Amino acid sequence: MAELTGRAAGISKGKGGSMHMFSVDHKFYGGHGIVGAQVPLGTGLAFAHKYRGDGGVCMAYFGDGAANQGQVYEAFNMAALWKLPIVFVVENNGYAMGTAVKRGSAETEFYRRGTAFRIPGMDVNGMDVLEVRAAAEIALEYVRGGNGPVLMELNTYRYRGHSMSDPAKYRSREEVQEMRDKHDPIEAAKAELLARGITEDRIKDIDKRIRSIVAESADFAENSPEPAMSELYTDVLVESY
Ligand SMILES: Cc1ncc(C[n+]2csc(CCOP(=O)(O)OP(=O)(O)O)c2C)c(N)n1
Ligand SMILES: [Mg+2]
Repeated sequence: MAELTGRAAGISKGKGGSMHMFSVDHKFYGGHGIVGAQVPLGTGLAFAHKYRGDGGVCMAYFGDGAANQGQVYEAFNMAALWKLPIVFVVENNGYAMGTAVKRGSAETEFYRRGTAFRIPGMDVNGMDVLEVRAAAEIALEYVRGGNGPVLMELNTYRYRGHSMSDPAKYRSREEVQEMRDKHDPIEAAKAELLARGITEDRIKDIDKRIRSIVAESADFAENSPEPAMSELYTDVLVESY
């Protein structure tokens, strides 16, 4: 929250924001303004894991729009060739900003897109938390076994616009409402918990606790100072020669 609101207490000292949030300590390497750039960068991180033999796996997330960038396929090729420990995760929410998948993509089943590189694909319901968890376990076991990358497609949806300047005129209200009513992952998780004998009261309690964590984080962020002017040029460029 502090990073999102540009505060000195943020994980990138308030200078990354949502777009360039980055923290070596948290092993979180972006947010990138260049759509799809995180895929080759993630492949490089996976190369480092393999080179160092530290047992790490890189998770590289990108959208259905980003999946049409050429650099993604260069990264797929090298990751498969060198059997790098990486899970490529396409979050297919149906739209690249405002462009529907079928208007911009020749192959709309993104899990198939690793086929040319012999990367196995997984077609996953991204609105089902347990299905995502189970799929991730399978993918991680495969990757940790030294078999090279996996490509996972998480089929999902975003209720809001791509950004604050997106009025979302490219889809109907009914479409959004239908997703909320019939496919909401949090409502489905709640139903799952109830079915497993967790009481309504306990769920309300969890909900309350989460709301208070979020509210406290937002308060902390809003009440934290912005970076000092003297920090304007620090941590912006690293010269390593
Ligand atoms: C190389 C590049 N081209 C275009 C843009 C502008 N742009 C920002 S987001 C976006 C669409 C990305 O679509 P998707 O990956 O599906 O993300 P979503 O809109 O679902 O968040 C585009 C074209 C950009 N940031 N970088
Ligand atoms: Mg998208």
